[in-house]
Amino acid sequence: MLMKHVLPYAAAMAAVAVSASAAEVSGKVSLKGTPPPEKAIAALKADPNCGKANAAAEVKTRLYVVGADSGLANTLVYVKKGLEGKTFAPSADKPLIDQKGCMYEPYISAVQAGQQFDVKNSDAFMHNVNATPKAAGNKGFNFAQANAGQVNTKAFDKAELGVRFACNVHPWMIAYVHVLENPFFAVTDKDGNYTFKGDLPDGKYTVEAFHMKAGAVTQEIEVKGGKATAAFTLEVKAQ
Ligand SMILES: [Cu+2]
Repeated sequence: MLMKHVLPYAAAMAAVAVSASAAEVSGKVSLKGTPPPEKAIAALKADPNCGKANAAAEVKTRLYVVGADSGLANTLVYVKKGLEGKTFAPSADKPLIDQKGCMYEPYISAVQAGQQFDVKNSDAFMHNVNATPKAAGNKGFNFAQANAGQVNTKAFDKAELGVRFACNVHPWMIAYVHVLENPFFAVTDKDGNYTFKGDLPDGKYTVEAFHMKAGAVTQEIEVKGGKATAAFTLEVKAQ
C-alpha cells in the first residue's frame, strides 16, 4: 500500500529533476586554414622581472591556439537567441583571471552579466588591471596589484563580447572577458572542445561560436531530452 504510493511519486520527481537541470550542449570548434605563426614576446623576455619569471619558457602570442585535429582553443560558444524574455540569476561561481609570469591566465574567459569574478596577481611584482568595456552600463576599472596574492573581485552589469583587459606596466599583457546574458556558454579547451550544462529547456536555439581573430559563425540547434551537440568551423582571417 505504502510502496504503491511512494514509488511513482519518487519516479516522477526524478524525471522532473532530469528535464529541469541536466541539459548538456557539447561539441567541437575547428579551425580551417593555417594561421600565421605565433610570435615570441621579446619585450617580456627583456623585462627584468618578467624575463626572470619565464627564464625556461618561450612565451608566445595566443592569437590562434590550435590543438588536436584542428581544434580551436579560446573560442566562446554561447546561446545567442531563443531565450528572449527569460532571466537567469548569475552563477555564484567566481572564475579567476590570474596574472602569472607576466601573462593573463586564461587569455579568454567568460562570465554572465552580474557574475562576480576574481582578478589575482600571482607575481611578486606589480601589475595593473585596466579593463575597458564599451557597452552602456558597463563600468571600466583600472587598479594596481602590487603584491603576490592580491585578489580583487569585480563584475560587469551588461552583456558584451570581448571586454579588453590590459596591464600598462607590461604592454603585451592582454586578456579578453566575454560577458553573456545567460549562463549557457563555454570557452573551448586546448583541443577546441566545449560543454555547457544547466537549466536549458528543450527547444530550438541559435548558438554562436566567437573567436577574437577568426570571427563568428552561428548555427541553429535543437535541445531534445536535455541534449544537443553542435560542431563549428571557423576560418583563418586574412591579416
Ligand atoms: Cu603587468
